[in-house]
Amino acid sequence: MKKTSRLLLTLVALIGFSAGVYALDFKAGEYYFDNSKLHFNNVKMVMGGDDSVVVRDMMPQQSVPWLCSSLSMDVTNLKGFCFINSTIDAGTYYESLDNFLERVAASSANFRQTKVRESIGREPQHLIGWVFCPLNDFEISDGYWRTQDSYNIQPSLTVPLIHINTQDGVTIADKENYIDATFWLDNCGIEGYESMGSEEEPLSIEIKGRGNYTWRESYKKPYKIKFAQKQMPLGLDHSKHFILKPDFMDWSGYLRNETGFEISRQLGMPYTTRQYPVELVLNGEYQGLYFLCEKIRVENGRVDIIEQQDNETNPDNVTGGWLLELGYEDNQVIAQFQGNDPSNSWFAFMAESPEVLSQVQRDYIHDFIFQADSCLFVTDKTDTGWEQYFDINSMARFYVIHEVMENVEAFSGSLFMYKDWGEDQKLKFGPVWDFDNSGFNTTGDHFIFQYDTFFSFLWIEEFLKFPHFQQVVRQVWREFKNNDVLSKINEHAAQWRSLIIAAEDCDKVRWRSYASIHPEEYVTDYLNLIARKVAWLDEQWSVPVGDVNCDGHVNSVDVTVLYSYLLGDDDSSSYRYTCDVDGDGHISSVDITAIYNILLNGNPALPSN
Ligand SMILES: [Ca+2]
Ligand SMILES: [Ca+2]
Repeated sequence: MKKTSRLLLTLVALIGFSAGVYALDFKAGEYYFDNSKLHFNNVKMVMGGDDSVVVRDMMPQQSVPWLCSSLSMDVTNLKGFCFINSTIDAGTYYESLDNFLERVAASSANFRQTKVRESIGREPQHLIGWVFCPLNDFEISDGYWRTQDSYNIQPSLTVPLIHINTQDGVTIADKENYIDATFWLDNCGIEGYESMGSEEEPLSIEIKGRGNYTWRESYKKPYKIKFAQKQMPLGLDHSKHFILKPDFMDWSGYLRNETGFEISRQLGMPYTTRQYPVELVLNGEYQGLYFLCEKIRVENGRVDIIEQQDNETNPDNVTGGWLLELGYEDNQVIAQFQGNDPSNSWFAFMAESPEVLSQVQRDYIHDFIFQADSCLFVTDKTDTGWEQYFDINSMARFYVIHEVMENVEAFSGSLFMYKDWGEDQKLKFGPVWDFDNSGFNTTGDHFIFQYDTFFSFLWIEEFLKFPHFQQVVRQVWREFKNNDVLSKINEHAAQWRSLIIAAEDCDKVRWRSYASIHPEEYVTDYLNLIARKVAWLDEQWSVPVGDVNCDGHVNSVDVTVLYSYLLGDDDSSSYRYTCDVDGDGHISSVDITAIYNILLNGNPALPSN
């Protein structure tokens, strides 16, 4: 380092950035700028406070296409930093960062700026040794950061390895347009999984981006892939359509989504997305741990309902099948309204299937949702009109899954619903999909809609005002308890962790900026949180022994319900968890005697089932 620049830095360090107090520091050390996407001619690193700005030259490195620089002293109390393409001299400038950038932009013909993620500047950060990697070739682009090691990281080869090469190596730039690519899957010798294609003979696919928040905010991107023919990669469901999920927001050792899926399976939801961990190499570059996942679609083996034609105009054919999503996008919006809280944002219902809607289709589903909604908001909560529209059993199961998972986003977005063909077919909730926002800042002793979050909750508070809904929720809860779903979740989590742990280590090197926020103890914390939540829910939802129908009381109605069950008149599967009143493992006439005993004596000696 030249003497003059060291002097400048010393000066800066002494003067500091006195006007504001910020917690963004550059520690003395090496820094790198990955110039491979932007091709700046003159890279300057710019670090600024309220009234002074330090500019450093970034020097080309010989072996790799990056430029690097080193700081000999800490530069602290920064308001922000960025990289610019400019011939301006290195040094210190006594003005605000904004002024400086504006001035240089106005006077410099080739000025381009790459902002690094603003969130770096918002939270306390003590940066050292980072490689800053602007990703997009825009005038002003976002950036992210890596470590030098991450450029040489190799896959763990402990999970199947997927190679995808886009045609001509083009970047997957958006969520709208599929681009052509090739695909091969190496099973890495793992038993039970078949390789697909090879480097010499890859399969043709199309690939594009997907997701809302994760597409926008993450550099580890989610992708949608489409095979030319139906495939069963890794034994997943036979289809052309799959998703590669990065799950970058899952700070709990990638347990959130898989645990939610597992509860859904344990509670017997008709279809739960299956996924398998893989490592991804995209255009020759290791992208870390991904999850190859079935896409939620109307299809045999997925949402298995009658498929409705696009642009159908015959009113007899538009009662189903509908696959709807409550989401944040504005394409294909079929109904939109505010929840019961006027401060809520608007809820938008979108049609996933069919994809192209005629006016007849649009009118039908719009009216259906609005009528369902108005039936829900009746004053008399013993009214059963709403049950003509909503399938109470699927709703209760869906709700219990998300309540256990502490998923505060459950009734806000990424919420799937479907309706089969036929006037008598009701709206069903599911399949479950996104648990990224579960278990955040929670203590496990509230219902999800009681947490103070920025999410709004569609319908769920209103559902719970209906005693019948409460009753079905308690039945589902008996099932959860009797099948010991909590133990099964923990077992499944342990298996899942051991499956991914080596690949996750590689992923942490590749994605330093994300890995730093999910240390191993978060896994334990997360599982403990679920255990606490289950214990708390049990206090809310458990029913007395003998309360066969789960309405909170033991009375003659329970005798009638049990009697019907024994006669086979009532096949409501949930009752079987409360019908065994004496807890001997069988449902028989002895249980009727047991209820009578409770009614007569309040028999306290009966074992709890
Ligand atoms: Ca009862
Ligand atoms: Ca019994």
